[in-house]
Amino acid sequence: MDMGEGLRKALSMISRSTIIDAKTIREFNKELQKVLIASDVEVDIVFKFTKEIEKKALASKPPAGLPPKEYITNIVYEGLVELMGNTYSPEIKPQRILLLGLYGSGKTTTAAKLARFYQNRGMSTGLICCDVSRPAAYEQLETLAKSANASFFGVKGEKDAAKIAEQGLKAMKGKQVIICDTSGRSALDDVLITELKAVNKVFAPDQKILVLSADIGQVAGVQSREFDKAVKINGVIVSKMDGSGKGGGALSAAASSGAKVLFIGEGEKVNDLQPYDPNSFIGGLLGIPNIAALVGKVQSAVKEAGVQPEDVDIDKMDFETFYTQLKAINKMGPLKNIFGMIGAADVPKEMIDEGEEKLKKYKYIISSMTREERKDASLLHNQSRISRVARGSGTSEKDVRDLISNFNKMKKSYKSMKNNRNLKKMFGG
Ligand SMILES: Nc1nc2c(ncn2[C@@H]2O[C@H](COP(=O)(O)OP(=O)(O)O)[C@@H](O)[C@H]2O)c(=O)[nH]1
Ligand SMILES: [Mg+2]
Repeated sequence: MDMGEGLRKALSMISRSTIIDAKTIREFNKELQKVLIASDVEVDIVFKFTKEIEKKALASKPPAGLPPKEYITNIVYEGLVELMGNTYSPEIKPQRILLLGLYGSGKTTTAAKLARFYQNRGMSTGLICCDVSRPAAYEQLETLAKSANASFFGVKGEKDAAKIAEQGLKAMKGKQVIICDTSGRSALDDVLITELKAVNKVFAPDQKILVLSADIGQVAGVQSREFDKAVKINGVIVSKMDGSGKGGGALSAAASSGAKVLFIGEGEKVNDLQPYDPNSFIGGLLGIPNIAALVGKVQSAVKEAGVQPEDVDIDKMDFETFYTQLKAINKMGPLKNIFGMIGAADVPKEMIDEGEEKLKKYKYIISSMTREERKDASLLHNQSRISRVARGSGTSEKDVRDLISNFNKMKKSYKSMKNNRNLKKMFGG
């Protein structure tokens, strides 16, 4: 069972309870401890963590209307995020990066992923192979460099890593981001330390990053401390998060050792790298939707449905545009409910939930208006016109008033949407 599955199962225990008491929390915590320990989170961290959960959960009652499960989920979510370190926002600027790590940790693959990452953000990139131990290190990085669209430098047969670094820097002159891959060893020994120090001196990196494999779990803490002591590291990248149930253990151990987690690797391909964000990592485990991904989905649905307020001339908005927009919103399916959630204008809920029936009614009403009325809603502030339209469309006067009032609401809401700068950013323009 992976960590996410275990956490979700533990939380489902709470959904059976109607109140949060000491007994419920104790039982829940027992399950939580099992899950975290199985994910290789250090035992003392686990106990400290569950104690904290107990304290928080019992300190206050869930806010009115919030089900116990949501309440506890939120506490666990916040606690785990805190346990797993901080979000990293990489600076997109010229820099030299030296990658370190034991044999098989994922250094060479990560070197190429990093090159791709900066390349995708408009930086020219170069990769230098300073791994003088592994027989096919040169070919491996050369191939990966091609798929990352990065320049490559290496010297076949050269055993002096510092020499390669020196020549590599000359060869990569003008490249904005230069990444140096180094030898690994089964353990951090004196030979490796001496070699790394020599490369470090010549290469003069802005960042020294330790690559750790997620499957080492809590050993990540020990390794970070050892490498930091030997050569001073700026942070770590945890690779192979895709294939290991111990990723949570590795992240929490790295964080508790004081090492910053910079990126996580989630696959063998050059695109499988992401800046570290504990919110989305924990959110994923707990089954809390990733808001960024959701926003992306809404964006494309909005585009597809053609309900972009930017596309509508609000001053010229008439009943026909109103009808088209309403139909489009309703075509968005369940995603239309998110419209309001993400703050995208408070299109009134009853309008978002218009069923087919209501839409049909609106269609009849609009077709019973004169051309002038359709273009100019203000003409309908008139009792006799309202009665005429209601009669002509086989609806009630209340239906007609309803339509007019919703029309005005939509106009207002689109106006506020158009002026909302955050939304503009979100929807790209
Ligand atoms: N599934 C998965 N495999 C990875 C990841 N990173 C590296 N690998 C694989 O792990 C193995 C060792 O990686 P490599 O980059 O050669 O490690 P190095 O010895 O530290 O340079 C290779 O087979 C990689 O394809 C990852 O994030 N996910
Ligand atoms: Mg390698």
